[in-house]
Amino acid sequence: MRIYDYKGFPNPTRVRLALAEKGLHDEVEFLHVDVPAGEHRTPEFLAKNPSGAVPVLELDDGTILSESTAITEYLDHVTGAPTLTGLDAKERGVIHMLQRKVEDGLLDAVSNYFHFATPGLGPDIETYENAGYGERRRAVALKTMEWMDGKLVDSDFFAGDRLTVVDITAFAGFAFADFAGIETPANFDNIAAWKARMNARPSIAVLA
Ligand SMILES: N[C@@H](CCC(=O)N[C@@H](CS)C(=O)NCC(=O)O)C(=O)O
Repeated sequence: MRIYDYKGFPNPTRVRLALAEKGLHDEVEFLHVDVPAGEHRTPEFLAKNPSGAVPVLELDDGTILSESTAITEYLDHVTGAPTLTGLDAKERGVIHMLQRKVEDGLLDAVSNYFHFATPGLGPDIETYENAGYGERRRAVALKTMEWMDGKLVDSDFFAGDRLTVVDITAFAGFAFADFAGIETPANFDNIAAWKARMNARPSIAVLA
């Protein structure tokens, strides 16, 4: 399988971490898409993903998957344990719910702030600015961080005692927040301890 991405960008980071946690990282060929240069908006790339975004997974039979959650779901079912998306009905429902809240409230909120309220990837790429909406989404990101800190009072990871796709989305979200200049408030001790746990995981090495 092949993955079109841009190493270091937030959504590609999610898929690279999922691959590493599943032990699949070395089975993938990575193809660099020069997003800052607009390569993701060429007709060739838009034929693969009409959204004009990375990552994109291409299977050996030509099947194309975009959207980090869909790619992670696929990877999670290619091999067995450890599961990232849950095993039974309740666990899958809870993980899906938390993942979506973290995706919308943190990662996508930070992304909206970065693209709409800051110079983002530069004038050639950022063809739409809306500082008011961007600032509103920055506030949502901070509110979501507060909620996330509370989720970690009784558990090491967001959906319980082991890493799931929720933690992967959260890791990319916090990294993006740091990059975009949205600092995690210093009093969120549970998040600080969780970040230390995440950074100690062997899978993080694939991001270097
Ligand atoms: N919902 C998509 C979001 C993908 C996305 O926004 N990717 C960014 C890189 S992290 C991108 O390609 N941005 C291109 C642009 O902003 O023009 C996913 O989950 O994969």
